[in-house]
This record gives sequence, structure tokens and C-alpha cells, in this order.
Amino acid sequence: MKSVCRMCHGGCGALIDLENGVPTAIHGDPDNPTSEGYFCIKGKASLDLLHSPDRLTTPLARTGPRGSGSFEPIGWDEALDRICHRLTETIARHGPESVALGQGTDRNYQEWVFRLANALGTPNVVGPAHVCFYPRVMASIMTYGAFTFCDYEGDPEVVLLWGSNKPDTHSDGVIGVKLLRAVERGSRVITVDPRRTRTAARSELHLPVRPGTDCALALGMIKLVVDEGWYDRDFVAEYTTGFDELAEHVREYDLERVAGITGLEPELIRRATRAYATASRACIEAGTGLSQNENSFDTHRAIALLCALCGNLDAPGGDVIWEPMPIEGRRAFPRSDLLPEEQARKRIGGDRHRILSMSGWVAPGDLHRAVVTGSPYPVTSLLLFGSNILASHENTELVRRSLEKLDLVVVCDMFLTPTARYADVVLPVSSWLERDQIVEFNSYIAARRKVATVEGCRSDEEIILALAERLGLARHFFPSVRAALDAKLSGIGLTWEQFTEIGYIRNEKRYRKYRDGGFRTRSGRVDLRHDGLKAMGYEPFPVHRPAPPPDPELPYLMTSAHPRRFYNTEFHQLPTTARRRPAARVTVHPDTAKREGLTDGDEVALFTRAGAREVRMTVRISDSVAPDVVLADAGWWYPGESSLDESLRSSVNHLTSNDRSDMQMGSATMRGLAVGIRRVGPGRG
Ligand SMILES: Nc1nc2c(c(=O)[nH]1)N[C@H]1C(S)=C(S)[C@@H](COP(=O)(O)OP(=O)(O)OC[C@H]3O[C@@H](n4cnc5c(=O)[nH]c(N)nc54)[C@H](O)[C@@H]3O)O[C@H]1N2
Ligand SMILES: Nc1nc2c(c(=O)[nH]1)N[C@H]1C(S)=C(S)[C@@H](COP(=O)(O)OP(=O)(O)OC[C@H]3O[C@@H](n4cnc5c(=O)[nH]c(N)nc54)[C@H](O)[C@@H]3O)O[C@H]1N2
Ligand code: SF4
Ligand SMILES: [Mo]
Repeated sequence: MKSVCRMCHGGCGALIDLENGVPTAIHGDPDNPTSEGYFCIKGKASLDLLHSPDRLTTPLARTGPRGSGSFEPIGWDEALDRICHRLTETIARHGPESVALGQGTDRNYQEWVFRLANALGTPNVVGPAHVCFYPRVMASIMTYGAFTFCDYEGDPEVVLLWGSNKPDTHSDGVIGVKLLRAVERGSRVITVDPRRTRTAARSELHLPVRPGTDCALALGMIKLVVDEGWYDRDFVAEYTTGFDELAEHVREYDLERVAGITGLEPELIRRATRAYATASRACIEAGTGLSQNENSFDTHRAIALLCALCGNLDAPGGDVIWEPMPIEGRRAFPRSDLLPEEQARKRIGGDRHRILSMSGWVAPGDLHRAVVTGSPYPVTSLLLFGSNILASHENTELVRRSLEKLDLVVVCDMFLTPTARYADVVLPVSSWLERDQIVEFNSYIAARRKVATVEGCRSDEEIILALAERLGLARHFFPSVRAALDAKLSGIGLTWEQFTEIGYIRNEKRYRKYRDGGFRTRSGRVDLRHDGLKAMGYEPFPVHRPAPPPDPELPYLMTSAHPRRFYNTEFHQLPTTARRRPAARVTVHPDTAKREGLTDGDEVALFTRAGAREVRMTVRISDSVAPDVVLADAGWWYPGESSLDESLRSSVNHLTSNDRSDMQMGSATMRGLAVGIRRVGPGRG
């Protein structure tokens, strides 16, 4: 049976062998036109996930204190009735905004979560959007009126991987395989990353930037492009606003100063800028390495400006504006029209992180503070659909206090995660092999097929339909998931049944669409200067905000990356992925190891301010990071530990906080955080 893998964001074609209706093996589908048979270690762990003995298979109701992990099994009807009874009570008392919904990393049911929120009338959906993809999405939308993706099939001369480790984090057919093919056909790669990744080591140029300083680098590159005349004069004249003022704005970002801020050689910055700006076709893959600090939105906006200036916007081999297929998908399915304007205005943090709020999300720090303080109004309930927030949201201590204060916590998950232990009701969900879904990417849509059943589990879509019905919202939904899939496809004249026979439809790509009708911005052009941002109280041009002065007690800049074998906080209980990585790792330079008396494999404590929790990790010594940088694994928890503290002992978000966050998006500083390091003893494994 053919399906589409969902062990990461990717969408590799999967072939599943079935014996008597039970999946027994899984491989990459060589006939899939995007992934061409590629299948990674996470994909291969899919059957571990399907058959994991740790899977939850019945709803659970809490019997002990929050966090204790004491539950009793209950039936589905009872669980759903209990939840809806409590929700109805809180909505009657405090209004629908007292109910927050939560979603983790983007999954193919995200639009269902937003539809439920909109139908309920709550503007509060919390998630990691602020530190993930949305700083880039919103910078792009604010600048071009649309979102772009790298056109690897258009044979870029230069690919700039900027805070993005795509070959490891998106090795799939949507990005990784296409990038690889482009490189095979001659694309040159430039990598901007504090760490010498496998890709950085093979790149034509590697810029080992100091964590958190990319905004200064981007502004310095813009200045070079302007000064050297490396920009596309015709495009700038005809399709942009504010060029002269931008040229004036970047004057203070001269090469020497930018080199000082970023720790890079001036000549290296110049070579990289020249290579990118003078290439006839070039694209920028701007990743999460840029989205987790107080400059996140302005960094992505500066990069968006650089792309436009150099004439690479919507150009072959450049950054191409996405035109979604006419299905009822990510854009239309959430039904934002159902949320009354006066409710939308109540979105928590909407007055602080306005650009994030425009995208419909609430930043975790804003939500948890509101829960704990009761201000600006009571938030009493949290329904989480696939998010282990005690490990993934910044500021773990605040998250824990919030989970303790809430009247109702519901967690839909496959496993009893640390977050699920805090729930009043846990609902067991199905894995991707147990679901019918439409998978929507920029380059194609495809059918994910239900090939297995784990008794007792339901999909998020089924749970949302059941909740909607009990809450009297059925009129905004569908009689079944199948009916919803049919409705989603009606725009292309197919039913789900017909679509599964085709399996895969490619999206047509068109270049330079702005030539008929301009850009979808207020001016119809690319707003280099953005007056809308100014009206909201922000700078009309990107500005680099420097880090606080160094603290001798906390001499290292900690950053992190998403690990190759795991997926955010997932797969730590699966034999295929967890076998060779029993503990979280922090990479330190040999000079650091010498100064701190560390040997490879030691257990160390990472710490920030006095009195705050420490994080325990295993040391790996390598000169792939600079002497003042340490790189810690993100997203760790230990499923086998019965104590919550032990289970979360390597979770880096004990160290992160909301002290320095991005003004527009609320992005927390997870990369470029000052820490100290101390040897604890020999390693645990
Ligand atoms: N310090 C630091 N923190 C980070 C990051 C970082 O780099 N550094 N990265 C950030 C980023 S980019 C992201 S996206 C977030 C990720 O944060 P989250 O999305 O919260 O990721 P996970 O914690 O892995 O949560 C996924 C949970 O959903 C469950 N799950 C999997 N599939 C399904 C499903 O189909 N339905 C349901 N209901 N549950 C499912 C999994 O078992 C898991 O417990 O973390 C952010 N936090
Ligand atoms: N295998 C695997 N794949 C994943 C995930 C996973 O957990 N595992 N998570 C998924 C999710 S939710 C996301 S958002 C994406 C993220 O995918 P990417 O965008 O590739 O993000 P990361 O791997 O988090 O970080 C990219 C690179 O940024 C570097 N970096 C760290 N700090 C800085 C900095 O200050 N500046 C610059 N320029 N670079 C920096 C890191 O060393 C890393 O190599 O991956 C997705 N794919
Ligand atoms: S890259 Fe992603 S989609 Fe492809 S096999 Fe691996 S986990 Fe699955
Ligand atoms: Mo993410």
C-alpha cells in the first residue's frame, strides 16, 4: 500500500507491506516523484511507533495530584462528556476566550485545531510558531504579501543555507532530495551556521556566525550589495519602495562593525555576499537557527529584503512565491470568518507581539503568564493536540506553574509524556499509519492512507468532530472525517475516493507572477520600508538588537539544533532511533574542555542564573563549534524515568526564559543564551 510518511515535516512516498491487513515492513517508494525512494531512519522507525508497547490505548482520567502520573482508564464517551461539561461551564462563566487550544509542530490536522478554536469563539491557540517557521512566514508576508520557497528545480547557482540544516532536518523529498539533486547538477552551497555541520564542512563557504547575530550580518550584506552596486536595478526601480532610505539605514552596518558583532572575517562576509548577489540564480533557505532569538523577525525580514534587492524573488532558481492549489486546505479550512472580530481582538499577547498575533497564534510565554496571573482575563482550560510543552515551550518553570493553575488540562498524545502527566484527561491518538489525510505542500498534494488500526486510539480529527458535536458546533463541521476530506477536495473536482486512486497531484509553478498585477502588499510593491510596521510601533526597517554585555559567570553562548535521529521531543522510546543515542549531548570546543576540566563522555551541568534549574548533559568534545559556543541537543526527555524531574533532566528549556524575546513575534532566546558549564561526574551512558 502507498502512503506518505509523517515521521517529520517531509512527505516521502512510503510503501507499506501488509500481511493479513497488518503492516509488517515499510520502505521508500521509488516511484514517488519527489522522494525517489528515499527513506530515513525516522521513517524506518514508523512501525516501532505503530507497535510501541508504550502507546496509550485508552482515555485516562487523573486520580492523583497533577504531574504524579496517577490515572485511571475511562471510556471515550465518558472522557469526552467530562471535557465538554467542564468547557461548557467555563465558557458560561468566563467566555470562550478562557479556553485555550494548543498545537505543537505543524501536523496535517493543524487546520482542524484552528477551525475548532474559531467555531468555539476563542482567539487563543498556543504553539511553537514563534520559534519555528512563523518568523520567516510573517517576514515574507509583510514584505512581499506572500510566502516563498527555494526553487531547487530551477537550478540555483548558489544556495545559501542560513541557520538551516536542511540535509538533516528536511532530508525528505520536498526539500532534501531536491537540494541534493541541485548540488549534483552544480549548485554551490554557502552555509551560515555557528556549527560546522556535515553540510557546512562540504560547502564552498562556511560562515561560523556567533549565535544570535545574523540580523547584523544580513544588514551588513545589504550594505555591501548597495555600495558595490550588486543589486538588480530594474527590479528595485520598478517593484520596490524605500530603496534610498534603506541605503541610508544600513550605513551603520559597515563591514568592520559587522565582523566584530558576528565574529566573522570581513573577507569571508564579502566573498559570501558577492557569490550570492552576483549569481544569476540564487535562493536562501532561512531556517530555525534564525527564529529563536530577540532579533528573529527582523533577521528574516532583512533576509527577505536581501533576496528582493538581488532580483531573486519569484525568479527561476530563486525564492518563489507559493500559490496553493484550490483545495480547502491550510488557508480556508480554519474558517477564520467564524471568529467574531471582538473575540479576535482579545487574543492574548496581541498588543505585545502583534505580528505573531496577526498569524493567529499566541506565544507560550504570554499564555502561561495570563493563566498564572489571571490577567488580562481568566484562562482556565487548555486542550493540547500533540505538544509536549513541558519540554518544548521556553521557560519550563512558568509552564509547570501554568499547568498546575489551570482548571482543566486535556492532552491528546500517543504517549504519557511529562506534559500528559499534568492532564486531567489524556486522550490516546493514532499515529500517521492509522489516518486518512490530505498532505499539502508547495509542490504537491498527496493522500496519506489509513493502513492500520490500534484499538482504542482515535485521530485528532475524530476527536475534534466528537467535541464539536457535544459542544453544539456540529453545523461548522462534517458528519465524518471522510466527508471533510471530500469537502476539502471539491475545489479540484475530486472525492477522497478518487484522489486516493491518483495519490499525488503536482502543483504548477509559475515565475515572476508580480509582472501581472504586482505584489499583494498595500503599495503593490516589495515594501523595503514598511510603514505598516511603523504604525504598529515597530521600526520600518530591520534593526539588530545586540546581546547584553558578557557575564563572566556565564561565559558561553548556548545554542541548539534539532537532532537527526529524533523529531523535536519525539521518538526517545523507539528502539530504531534511540538505540545509539541514550543521552542528550552538549558539544564543546577542546579549549573549553581544557578550561573546565572536561573529558569526552562526562556528565556536565549547564546553568544560567543562580537558583534556577540546571540541565544535565553528556559532553562531546569537538572543534565544530567555536571556543565560546556550546551546542546543546534540544527536545530531550527520558521516557523510562518514573520521576518527572529525572525525566526532564536534559531538557534545555529549563534554561530558557521570556526575558529577551522578539518584539514582533515573541520568539524566546533559545539560541545565543549565556550559560555556564560545570563537570558533575562520569557520564551515565
Ligand atoms: N530549546 C529549544 N526549544 C525548542 C526548539 C529548539 O530548537 N530549542 N524547537 C522549537 C520548535 S521549532 C518546535 S516546532 C517545538 C516542537 O514542540 P512540540 O510540537 O511541542 O513537539 P513535541 O514536544 O515533540 O510534541 C509533539 C507531541 O505530539 C505527539 N504526537 C505526535 N504525533 C501526533 C499526532 O498526530 N497527534 C497528536 N495529538 N499528538 C501527536 C508526540 O508524541 C509528542 O509528545 O519545540 C520548540 N522548542
Ligand atoms: N531530524 C529532525 N528533523 C526535523 C526536526 C527534528 O527535531 N529532527 N524538527 C523539525 C522542525 S519542528 C523544524 S522547525 C525544523 C528545523 O530545521 P532547521 O531550520 O534546519 O533548524 P535547526 O536544525 O533547529 O537549526 C538549523 C541550524 O541552525 C544552527 N544555528 C544555531 N544557532 C544559530 C544562529 O544563531 N545562527 C545561525 N545562522 N545558525 C544557528 C544550528 O547549528 C543548526 O545546524 O526541522 C524539522 N525537521
Ligand atoms: S525524511 Fe521525513 S518524510 Fe522522509 S522518511 Fe524521513 S521522516 Fe519520513
Ligand atoms: Mo519547528
